[in-house]
Amino acid sequence: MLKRAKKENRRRLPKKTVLVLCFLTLSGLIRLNAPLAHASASGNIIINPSFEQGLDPQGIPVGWDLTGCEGVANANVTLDQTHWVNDIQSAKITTGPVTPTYCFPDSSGPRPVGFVQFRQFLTNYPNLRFSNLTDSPSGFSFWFNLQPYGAGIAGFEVRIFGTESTDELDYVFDPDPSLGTYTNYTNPSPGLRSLIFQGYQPGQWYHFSRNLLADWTTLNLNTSGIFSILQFQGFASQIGTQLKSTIFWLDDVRVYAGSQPPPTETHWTIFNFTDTKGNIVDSKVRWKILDSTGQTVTYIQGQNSLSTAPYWVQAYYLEYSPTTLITTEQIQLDTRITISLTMIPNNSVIGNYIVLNNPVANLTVYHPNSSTPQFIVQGTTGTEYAMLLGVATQPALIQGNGIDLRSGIDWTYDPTVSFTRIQFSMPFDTENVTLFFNVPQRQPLITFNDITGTALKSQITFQILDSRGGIVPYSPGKILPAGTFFVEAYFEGYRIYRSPLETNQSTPITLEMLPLGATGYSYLALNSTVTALTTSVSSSRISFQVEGSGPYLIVVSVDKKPLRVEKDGLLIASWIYNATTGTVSIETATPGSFQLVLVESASYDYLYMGGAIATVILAGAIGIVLWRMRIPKKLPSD
Ligand SMILES: [Ca+2]
Repeated sequence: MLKRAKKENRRRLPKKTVLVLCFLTLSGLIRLNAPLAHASASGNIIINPSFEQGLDPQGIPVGWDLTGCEGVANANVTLDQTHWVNDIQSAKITTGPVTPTYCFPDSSGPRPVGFVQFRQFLTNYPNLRFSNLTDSPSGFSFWFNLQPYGAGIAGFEVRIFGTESTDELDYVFDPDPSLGTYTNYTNPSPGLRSLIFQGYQPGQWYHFSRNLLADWTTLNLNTSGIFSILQFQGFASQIGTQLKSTIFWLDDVRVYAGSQPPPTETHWTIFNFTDTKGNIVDSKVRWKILDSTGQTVTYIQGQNSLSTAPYWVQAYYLEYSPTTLITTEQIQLDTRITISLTMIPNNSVIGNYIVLNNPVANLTVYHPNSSTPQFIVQGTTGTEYAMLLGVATQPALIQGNGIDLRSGIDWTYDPTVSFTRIQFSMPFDTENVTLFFNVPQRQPLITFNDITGTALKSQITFQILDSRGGIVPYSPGKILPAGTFFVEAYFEGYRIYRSPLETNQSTPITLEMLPLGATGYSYLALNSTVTALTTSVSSSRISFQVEGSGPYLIVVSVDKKPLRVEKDGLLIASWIYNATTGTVSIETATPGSFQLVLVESASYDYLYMGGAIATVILAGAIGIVLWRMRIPKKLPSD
């Protein structure tokens, strides 16, 4: 019972109640066939109780009536073949948002609560009294299923009318606090009663069954009154910006009259499963029948033992396991049915099928027997897919379109049935599912330091090459195919580093580069390891001593072309000046002391004219930069 709204109604409308009923009854008379004045009320007195008889010209299920004048002007009813309890469809009533509308023309203004009225006027039995109802726990029953519209379900109720507000019983389901305070309302005056039922979950079919005659009698309502209207209501509330409203499905509505007990009905089902080629695959499929609460029903196909209720069949591939569940579908009763499964014949997998939970347009398998089989699935964009694969061992990794899928979340492995279940949402129209049975090698994050430990950034370039010299695009974390890879680093276009790629590399690679000056871009770079390297730089010359095994390519940043280059005090010719990059490259088979003379100085005459130079004189040295001892690293051959 909606106290606030109903109290409002009662405050505002006491004199209108009779008028209301006249209005409602009149509209019912217009819509319905002429009453069967002499029909004896027995059996289920509800017309079109299972909503299988189509729509009337107003678009309302035959025999029923709908109005949203109480604040839900957009309310509507449709027949829904995706939700049903019996036969093929149900009625879906959408309450919709709250609107400032009223059933009575002199009412106006905003309102916080509205409700749709989906009802049947019992005019086929104009003399039906409550005392004529069948005295049985299943004397009144229906199936319903609730879904929120907006931020939540506002509430649902069914109202049994003798005369509104004077002989009325309401069964109320999960009224939201936004509707006001609800209480069981069992003995007020005048005769208005309500019983509240709690704990209904959205999306689940519930069977509500009551001895309506007993309730009516126990609650001291007038059993000699005429049973005039059966009305289902979905509520909507608008508190501030928060809308709560109710979608409800109804099916199999029964009100029994007469002395005969309601019949006990039973049903059966028989089904086959087929693969994508239409072959019957019952021998590969295990199944369970579930009821509307998700409980397994013990059942042998063909037995006429199922009560009137919705049932679902769960199909599993080969074995029962959450990993091998293919699909859960509601089954039509009392007919033979074929359930098409997305089971794609494939000789390369265990059980000879690749199984998905939803249809796909195409599926291609690559390298089925390698350690990294690939499955290219073409399907419907946005659809959530699960793919079941028989596997000999647990995959080390599964990727979807090159992105790691999360073990235990996106994919599971059940060792007892040797199946893996891979779930993915089709991002475009293709998903490339790749299984890795060995831990794959990934590209490491590659960074470089000079020999002083300072990070090198844009001073150098580098690339990854495969064993045939092909460039592998650098993408840290990306899985590498099988094979050997090399990393090469370049300074001003000269290759100064080449070494096999170490996929577990976690520290910077040290390049044989030593800063010259403080600009950060002038370097002395060598392509092979040295045991010691000292430099001396002045405005007129760059001197350095290389110790190691050689041979070396030496690259030196210079401001201008040297006048000459000396090694161990002697002029050498094996050097090249590159004006574009501002470098001198020197090729030398052996280490030694080098001097790049940039500007002629007085000492030149002495040094060379004297002709007795044994060592490089580091007079005027700015500083000895570094001394380092390392195990020489040999370059691999190309
Ligand atoms: Ca139905």
